[in-house]
Amino acid sequence: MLLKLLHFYFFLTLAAGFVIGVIVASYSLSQGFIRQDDSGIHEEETQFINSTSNVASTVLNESLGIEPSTFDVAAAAWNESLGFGEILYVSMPERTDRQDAMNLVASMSGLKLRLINGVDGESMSLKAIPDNDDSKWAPIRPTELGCWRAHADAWRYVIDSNMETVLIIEDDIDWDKNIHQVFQDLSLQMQNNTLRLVPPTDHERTSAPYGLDWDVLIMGQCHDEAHPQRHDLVQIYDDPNVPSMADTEQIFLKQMHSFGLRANNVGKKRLLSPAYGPFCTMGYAVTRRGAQRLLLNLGYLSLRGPVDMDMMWKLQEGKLRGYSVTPPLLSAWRVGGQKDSDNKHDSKLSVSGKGNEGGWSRNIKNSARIEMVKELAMDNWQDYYRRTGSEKQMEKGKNGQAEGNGTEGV
Ligand SMILES: *[C@@H]1O[C@H](CO)[C@@H](O)[C@H](O)[C@H]1NC(C)=O
Ligand SMILES: *[C@@H]1O[C@H](CO)[C@@H](O)[C@H](O)[C@H]1NC(C)=O
Ligand SMILES: *[C@@H]1O[C@H](CO)[C@@H](O)[C@H](O)[C@H]1NC(C)=O
Ligand SMILES: *[C@@H]1O[C@H](CO)[C@@H](O)[C@H](O)[C@H]1NC(C)=O
Ligand SMILES: CC(=O)N[C@H]1CO[C@H](CO)[C@@H](O)[C@@H]1O
Repeated sequence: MLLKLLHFYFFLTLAAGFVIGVIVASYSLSQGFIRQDDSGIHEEETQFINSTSNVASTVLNESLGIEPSTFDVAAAAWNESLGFGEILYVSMPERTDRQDAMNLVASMSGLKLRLINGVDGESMSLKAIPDNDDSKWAPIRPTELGCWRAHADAWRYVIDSNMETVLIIEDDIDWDKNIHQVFQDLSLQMQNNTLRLVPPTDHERTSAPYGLDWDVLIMGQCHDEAHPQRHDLVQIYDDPNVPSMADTEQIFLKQMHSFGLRANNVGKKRLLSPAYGPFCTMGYAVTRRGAQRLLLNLGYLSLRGPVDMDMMWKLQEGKLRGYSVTPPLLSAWRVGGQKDSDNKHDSKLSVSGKGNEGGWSRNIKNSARIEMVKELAMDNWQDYYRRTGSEKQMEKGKNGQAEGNGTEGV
């Protein structure tokens, strides 16, 4: 509902400056909740970029008609592909349950996804398997090969398209219900990215919400670490939608600690840093150049292990350039059963585990999947009774207000 309104306003260009001001005002107000937790992380001063205050002054200038700014470009994060050219999701053709789920949660978040079919590694021709000239990994398993193939198909799609960036996600993930806000905040940081090697071109300044100086932008990792010698390479920024310390996995707390983030800033700040040690491919963006480098390094030249491991090795070897966002923005949705994995079969688990109603995700403040269930819930007959009740009360000349929190009109 709110999203539709935002879209509507977004296209009213005359009113845009004013409306953006309203969005920013409510965004600042929503910063009150953040929980503080001082255990574990040591105190050390680091330079912070205060995105909220920067946004506010930029917006003020816009409303006065002075100099167009990064804000215009960052506002693309409110579109159906989060400011990327498209969002692709990889799913095995038979996992219609996951495809239904992705369709549903994406629609509730104002996102549009394009399906890239997962591949059964067993069905691949031996001749189609990339060379493995390095003994970094035991023989690659068919499921790992199939997973690589699906991602390679996604890269190929990007290369064939005329899009500059694409977000690639897997079919078992969750995100924050305020995902557009989260990506807008990231975009504002990337528009003013202090980690860039070269200044942004005019084209990047005016039409690339996340810049184009990277091959991969890692946002759905399940493990990460900084370059051991380059803890200076970090940009730390305010994000009101960051998970609390309790909701953040230990591995990311450790990484934030290694960058010198103070304990009282965990649960308030997110980090942007050069990608060095990410595992998992649940969510990452690629540029066209990135898609080319991936298909070259993880295919044409060789494939030395599962797609995420070889991507990480290439980042560590400096053959791919990327950034990691910490804590990640896209996270695994889990139900605790066999449905959780298409790679590993654990016959000890029940098929459904706790089911989607008992499912969970880590590193997310407001799970879009949990919010979706709440948002679509209603009690139709109770609403009829409530209305009848209030009509009767009106007839009796009493205060006509219905009691409780009925779902009528939602
Ligand atoms: C960030 O900006 C807000 C709003 O202007 C301000 O209240 C807060 O003190 C600033 N924080 C830092 C770390 O500068
Ligand atoms: C807003 O405009 C003033 C006056 O032109 C300028 O000094 C200031 O840097 C601008 N602020 C931003 C964030 O663009
Ligand atoms: C979203 O914004 C990006 C960047 O401006 C653009 O490339 C993309 O086509 C837009 N997507 C939609 C669905 O409008
Ligand atoms: C951009 O980064 C520079 C250098 O860190 C900082 O001085 C400036 O305030 C930032 N501007 C915006 C709009 O974030
Ligand atoms: C006062 C009242 O009716 N509260 C209800 C609001 O809705 C929740 C969720 O359906 C109920 O648990 C409350 O009892």
